[in-house]
Amino acid sequence: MNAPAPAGRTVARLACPHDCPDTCALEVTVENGVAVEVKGGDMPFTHGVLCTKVAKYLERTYSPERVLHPLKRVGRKGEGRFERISWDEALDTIAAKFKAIAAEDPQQILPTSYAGTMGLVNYAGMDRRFFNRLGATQLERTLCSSAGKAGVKITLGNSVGTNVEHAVEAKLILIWGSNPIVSNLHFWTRCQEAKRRGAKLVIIDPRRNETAEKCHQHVALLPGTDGALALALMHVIIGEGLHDREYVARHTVGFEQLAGRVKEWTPERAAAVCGITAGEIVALAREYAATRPALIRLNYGMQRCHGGGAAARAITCLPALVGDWRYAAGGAVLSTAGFYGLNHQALERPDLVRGNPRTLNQSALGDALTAARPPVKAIYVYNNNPVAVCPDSRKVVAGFSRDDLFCVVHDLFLTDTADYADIVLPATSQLEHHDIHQSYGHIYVLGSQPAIAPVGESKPNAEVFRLLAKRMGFTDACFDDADEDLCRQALESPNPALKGITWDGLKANGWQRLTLADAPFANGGFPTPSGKCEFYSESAARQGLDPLPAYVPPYEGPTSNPELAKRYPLAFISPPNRHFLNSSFANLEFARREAGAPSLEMHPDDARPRGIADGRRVRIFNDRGEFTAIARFNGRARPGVVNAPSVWWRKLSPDGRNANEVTSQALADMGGAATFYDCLVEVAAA
Ligand SMILES: Nc1nc2c(c(=O)[nH]1)N[C@H]1C(S)=C(S)[C@@H](COP(=O)(O)OP(=O)(O)OC[C@H]3O[C@@H](n4cnc5c(=O)[nH]c(N)nc54)[C@H](O)[C@@H]3O)O[C@H]1N2
Ligand SMILES: Nc1nc2c(c(=O)[nH]1)N[C@H]1C(S)=C(S)[C@@H](COP(=O)(O)OP(=O)(O)OC[C@H]3O[C@@H](n4cnc5c(=O)[nH]c(N)nc54)[C@H](O)[C@@H]3O)O[C@H]1N2
Ligand code: SF4
Ligand SMILES: [Mo]
Repeated sequence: MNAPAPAGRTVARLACPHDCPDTCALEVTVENGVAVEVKGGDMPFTHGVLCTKVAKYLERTYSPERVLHPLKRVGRKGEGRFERISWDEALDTIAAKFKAIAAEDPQQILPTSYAGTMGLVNYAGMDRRFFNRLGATQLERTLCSSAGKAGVKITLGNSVGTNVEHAVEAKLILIWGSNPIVSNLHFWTRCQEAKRRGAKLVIIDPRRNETAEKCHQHVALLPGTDGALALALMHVIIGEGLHDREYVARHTVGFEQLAGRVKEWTPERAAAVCGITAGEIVALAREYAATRPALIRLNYGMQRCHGGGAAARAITCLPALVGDWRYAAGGAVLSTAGFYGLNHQALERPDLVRGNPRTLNQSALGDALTAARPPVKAIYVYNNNPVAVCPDSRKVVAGFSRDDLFCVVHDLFLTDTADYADIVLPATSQLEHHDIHQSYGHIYVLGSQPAIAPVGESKPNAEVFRLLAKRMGFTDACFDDADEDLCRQALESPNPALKGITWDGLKANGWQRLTLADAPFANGGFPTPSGKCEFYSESAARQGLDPLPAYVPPYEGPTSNPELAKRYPLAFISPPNRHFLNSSFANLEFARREAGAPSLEMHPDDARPRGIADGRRVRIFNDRGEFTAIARFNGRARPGVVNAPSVWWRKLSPDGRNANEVTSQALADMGGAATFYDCLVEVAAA
């Protein structure tokens, strides 16, 4: 597939930088310094195919809306009026502010970043060094995955699991809290092949999402109840003696205690909690126990709720119970990131931290900006659009509106957040900088090379922090490292899976595969303290958690908060829109055209008594806030649950708001994680 480029053309090998488990290999063709084509690379997982968003990547790269030079605010905060300044003026202004604030207390400076790019150089490299050395507040990055990750870690020891390249051989695939057609496309192509070979596909999801339409069976449970379902499946499997006695005896800890725990979780009890039938649970348990190999593809949708950690923990007990880790295509996976063992210490240099700075949680950014003591006096935002993506927008907006908050936003676009900045800095796209990538959905390492010169005066994150370090007077040698030095340092690791993977190899080939066994836990060897799959966990007990899997109900539900449920009877979820990537792409014409307008999927049984007709504008509200959307009866909503595909930009929405008006800052049971899908609302015609 790599035909030599015609004369005058070059082809650069890149990695897709977006927060997506597929981390595709890209090939960018350049003519006379201009990128003319982006296509999928020859990495086996990508196989030359890209999603529709990134297939049109040149529309993003060369968008007329890109920020081309540094800006300073001339209007009120939030107004989005700016005037051009030089890089020198921008950096001098930031350094002077940071010096003055740091002289009082550097903890009054808060970096906030998430996964605008997942390349390690620009996601967690020079930036972390800079803020560590400064002694700034540490940010807990909890917007997405930390609950599920913590839950899986208790059972399996780390973010490890099945390599879904083997999924074609599975006979049963449970797609659990995941919408692969939208958010894990290259896994979906493998599911389709498995289906052609006779596999059964079952999806467990409150929403009849794009993927559910193509599966054999859809278990439409209520949001936040997955833990109860998993416990009841184990109740049936153990109660009917369907477990793999040999695997359990040799490679697990705490079977007897687990059996005791799940006894109380009868299918009837779980069915009442989950809003499904006991018959569905019993049939699924028997089918799962009887079918080898069976793959459970968890994704983050099932852990954005109070019990997200507990649910991931319980679900990942299932494969060991039935001995499914014996097979390459069996087992379960939420994230493969734990297989990499790259050298994050070298990249981030936690040893540089000055003093003992506090930690603030990104999932409660609204509170951090309005109530933290000492106050946050400066915020530096990069790789992140918090005004659009953080929960409880009213508080987030109130925080960013503070006139005494010095705000820097480094981005490619004038986002909802950039409108509140004092200084806006232009960021390069992936086509314009070096980076190195791991993945959370496969097991390849990718190197990404610049294909074109920076557009306008844009600079990569790492470069800005190098320049700021100089202005702050930080003389540590690590601030002189070039981007490719960081790429090399990332690979300096004793992890045997990285053997033979070098930066030069990545530059030449674009990608290299980790060395891993096909069925890495066929003979146990889990990265837990015991080396076994831990049904019963001493380390959980030591953290003050339940030593056994349990069900943790949603904060906002009819049993946990009946008074609230009376006023706000509908569960509200806001999963990713197919055409956006979180709030990225949501400003681009081509993606907005495909996505239509902000909508609320409702079941007619919920709409009718409220006098709501299909296509009608509705108000979605609770005590935190309200926004509007167009009601859609498209068959995707189950009774009692409404869905608002997200994340729209506030300022580009008809009412200047989005779904995060109503979501809450409450944290999940583990990992300090956000609970976007643990939210009750009422809906009325607008
Ligand atoms: N096109 C596109 N791709 C994306 C993204 C995007 O915005 N757009 N976002 C990227 C990012 S950052 C991430 S984290 C992933 C997210 O992708 P996923 O990890 O797949 O997670 P979500 O899309 O949040 O949710 C997936 C499914 O979970 C369902 N769900 C919601 N609540 C529950 C629940 O309580 N239980 C169960 N079982 N299911 C539930 C939703 O209805 C949805 O269909 O996708 C990445 N890929
Ligand atoms: N209601 C609701 N809210 C959600 C979710 C949901 O499902 N529902 N999903 C949550 C999830 S899973 C996640 S992961 C978060 C995602 O939240 P974010 O990680 O903030 O993701 P994006 O909204 O895509 O914003 C990333 C920003 O980084 C910018 N960017 C890209 N590359 C670079 C770069 O190299 N340098 C700099 N400086 N900037 C860059 C992009 O232009 C974009 O504006 O949102 C969460 N919010
Ligand atoms: S967003 Fe995901 S599927 Fe699309 S190109 Fe990037 S890694 Fe591949
Ligand atoms: Mo995410």
